[in-house]
Amino acid sequence: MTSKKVTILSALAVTATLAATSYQNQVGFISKAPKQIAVVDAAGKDVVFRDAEGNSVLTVTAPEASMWAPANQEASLVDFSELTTPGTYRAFVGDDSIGHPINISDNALEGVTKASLKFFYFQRSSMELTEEYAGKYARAMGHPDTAVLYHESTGKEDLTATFNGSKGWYDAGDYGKYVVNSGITTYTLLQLYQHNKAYFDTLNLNIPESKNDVPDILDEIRWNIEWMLTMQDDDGGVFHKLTTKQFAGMVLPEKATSKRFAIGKSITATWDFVGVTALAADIYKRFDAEFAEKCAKAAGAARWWATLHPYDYFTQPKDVGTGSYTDGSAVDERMWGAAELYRISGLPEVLEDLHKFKLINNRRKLQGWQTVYALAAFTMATNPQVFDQEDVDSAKILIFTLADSYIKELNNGFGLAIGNEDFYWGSNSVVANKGMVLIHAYILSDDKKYLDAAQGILDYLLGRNPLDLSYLTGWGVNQVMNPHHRPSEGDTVVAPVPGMLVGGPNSTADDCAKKFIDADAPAKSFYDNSCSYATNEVAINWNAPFAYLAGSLQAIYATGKKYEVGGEKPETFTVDAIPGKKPGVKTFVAGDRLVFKDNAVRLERTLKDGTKSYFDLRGKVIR
Ligand code: 9MR
Repeated sequence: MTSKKVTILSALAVTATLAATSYQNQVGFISKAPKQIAVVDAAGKDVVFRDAEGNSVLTVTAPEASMWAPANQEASLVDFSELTTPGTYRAFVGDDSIGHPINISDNALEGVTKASLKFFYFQRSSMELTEEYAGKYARAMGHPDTAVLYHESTGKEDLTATFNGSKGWYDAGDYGKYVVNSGITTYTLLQLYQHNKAYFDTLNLNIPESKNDVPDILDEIRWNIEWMLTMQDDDGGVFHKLTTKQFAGMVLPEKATSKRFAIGKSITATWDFVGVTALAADIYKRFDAEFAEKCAKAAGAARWWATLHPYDYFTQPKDVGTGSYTDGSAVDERMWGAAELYRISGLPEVLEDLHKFKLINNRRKLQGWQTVYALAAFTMATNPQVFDQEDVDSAKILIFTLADSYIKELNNGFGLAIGNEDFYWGSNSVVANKGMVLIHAYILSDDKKYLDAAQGILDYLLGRNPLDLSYLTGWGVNQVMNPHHRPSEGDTVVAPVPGMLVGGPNSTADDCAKKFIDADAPAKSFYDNSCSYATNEVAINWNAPFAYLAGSLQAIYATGKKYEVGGEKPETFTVDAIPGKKPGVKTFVAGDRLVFKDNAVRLERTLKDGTKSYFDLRGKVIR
């Protein structure tokens, strides 16, 4: 990437000269969807919408202005949903044109849906990106990962041995591949497909597999699942991550050639792996039964390892500086993994894994890489044919508790279900994930207020924000130009790789964006500069909920249908509860007790089949 202008500064300069200022989705509005812009200094004035020929087609009097705290800004929310005829319009106050062109079309979000999914192709490790699919972002293959070393933290004895850990997506602006973050990302994309099959069965992403009979979105996701499968050790446990010891410089993939290692083996990565591979088994069965079986088997083996190593949390080794994705609780990962595995296996012991915990009040949390209760809830609430009433109800309570709390935030001049509390690292994914919760609330209730609130969040990400910025690279009038993204930094193309959602404003950023932190306006705490990984990096777990949000809105309006909850039970897979033993053998824990053994206090775990295993007090299995 060569030098680029810093868009924020120019955006602010322009807005300062206008009488009234309008903040809007800069990409487009679906004809039948709600349409709103936030206008400053216009209360009581007429906002006139004119078509491309200058004819006035609608006049809306701007309502009283009200404050949106994260912007520390009063604005009037102007609703022009009445305008449904496709075309390009502009809004005027008096003679002044405000804001940007307003594009209305039936498939206004198809472009950003495709672009945000194509991002995953651009993130592929172990593959050359050719001009046919990557255009001017074509690049040589990076990181074949065919001979990955084991870091000593994996517990492997032979540290000269290697394994094939190829394929997968680079996590973010760096070249690491992390199972935990792949977990939520892959689930989110699989659910995007699952909830909108009719739309995505034919959506062409122009990727190398586009000509086969499998929907492109599933081909893309499979690239990462195949890598995840390589991260499973022979004992069923899953390595935490595959990275170099330290981050590479800001160079293209092929120039980042330091040795790569499997690092750690963790309970969180392993349960996340169970969740993804179990869901994948169900979804890919239609296209490739053998692959589906492989996924189901892998899920069963991973779950077995997880039941034996409940306390094997990841700790970052001293000689490693790449992303840690550490997490001190695996209750949520276990609930989610168990929900998925039970759904495809019907195994009673897996239901026991799930029922050990409940989705009680303090577990009703927005999903993120570290907190995945909501993923369990999404799956349980949308599968009443699999889960009992109590599970379904607890899942719905989680979803509606969150969704209703977002709806309560809506009453502000920007009309956004976004509050001060959302502006931490990856805030754009925080709000996109709120959109995913809202879409679930809509699917489950048919109440359009949830879908409309999700639309507002999408508009925010595409420009209805106080920086007048589209946070999706390549899209919008004022778009982010300098993301923290090694391939975009390392190449010679001015514009960054398109379709990437940057992290967004972060009121606790502790990097070069620090000087832009506005304590009174967290939504402005952002720096469009590649030095700011805390506000302007990209990441697979940020693009995925954006794709879910944009893709669901587009699919719902395009097909006129939303996902129908219930229906047939998924076909079950034969999953070995204990790998190597007959399925159906009762395996779950009959009891735990402390014993004194080998001169130390040990936890003795007895399984229902009488098998005993011993752990030290840090939870490490002894034998
Ligand atoms: O998304 C992660 C964020 O929640 C954490 O606060 C942050 C610091 O630990 O790390 C973020 O994840 C980064 C990961 O560690 C390495 N790849 C880039 C990710 C996005 O910044």
